Amino acid sequence: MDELDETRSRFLALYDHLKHELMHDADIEFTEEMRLRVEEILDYNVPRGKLNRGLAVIETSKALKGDELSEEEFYLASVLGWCLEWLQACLLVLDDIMDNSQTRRGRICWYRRPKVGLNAINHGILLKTHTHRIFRRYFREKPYYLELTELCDEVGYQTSLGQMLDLVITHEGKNDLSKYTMQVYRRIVIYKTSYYSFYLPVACALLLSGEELEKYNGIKEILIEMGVYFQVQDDYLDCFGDPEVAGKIGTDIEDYKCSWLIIQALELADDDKKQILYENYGKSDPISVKKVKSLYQELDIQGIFSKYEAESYEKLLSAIEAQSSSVMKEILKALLEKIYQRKK
Ligand code: GPP
Ligand code: MG
Ligand code: MG
Ligand code: MG
Repeated sequence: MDELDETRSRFLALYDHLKHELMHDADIEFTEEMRLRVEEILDYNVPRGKLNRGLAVIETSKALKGDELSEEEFYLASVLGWCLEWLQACLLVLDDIMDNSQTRRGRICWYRRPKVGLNAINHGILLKTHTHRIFRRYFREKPYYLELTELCDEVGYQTSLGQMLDLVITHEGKNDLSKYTMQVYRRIVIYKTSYYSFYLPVACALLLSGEELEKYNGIKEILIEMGVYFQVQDDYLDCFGDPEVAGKIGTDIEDYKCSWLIIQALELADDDKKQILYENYGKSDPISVKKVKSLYQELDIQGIFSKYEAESYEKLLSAIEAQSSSVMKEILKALLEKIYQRKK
């Protein structure tokens, strides 16, 4: 087993323990039925992802220490890592309702399961409140408790605003697709994806290691750009990825999303092609979706993406190389390598 696999299995081993603690919380008068329901919600939605965010907290903590973590340090980094996975579960459960998605992580979306439906909204809230409870149990006495909770509140707020922008611009695009520009796109994805997916895990590890976040503003910018690159990949995979590998069926064309692909297509299309996009984008019938995809192919959006991917990688790498701290270089490079040319 290589080191990362070992970290992953040690991390995974903690999940059952955290779940058990939540289900046997002495402050709550649980019935057996409540317990089973909570367990079902957690098992379906929390532990089955790539665990990138959770593992990033551990890997970053390790790099900051420059040595193996003690049992206690590994434990706390893992607890914090799981809080981010709980948050991710909350966001995905809710996002899938809003995006009318079909599948997630290779299975039917939670809200589409029998007897779930819009109860999933409450389950999203439950997952979020669990993160607060885990925080309180493990970190209340720590000197960084206040900063940690404020950081998570701030990032939660930013993510929610990003999702708001994502949804509101979709509404505007329905009247006028020309509203979809790179400038608008960047604002949406920095808020909806970058902060929680890239800045948050690293910032959590910094606080856990007793560092001050203000000292690390330079790396925040790089992490945010990494998040933009990550969301462009997500948009690409939505249309051109293999649903078997990605674990989800794309919905961006049907949903009228301000996706990176439509922005590129609108920039390249002549008037006739633009007309085809205006007529077919945002329609849920398969023929319209097919027309949009064929047009993307005609415009070689796949080629443009490959170029973007290579350029982003190089740009990020040179920004990382310009960092003075070798530890930070190592942390950022590891994050970048994990997502470069990803298929899921
Ligand atoms: C990714 O967008 C962004 C999120 C999952 C954040 C959701 C925020 C909320 C406040 C609910 P996406 O819809 O492209 O992701 P996916 O392709 O995984 O559905
Ligand atoms: Mg979405
Ligand atoms: Mg979605
Ligand atoms: Mg997507």
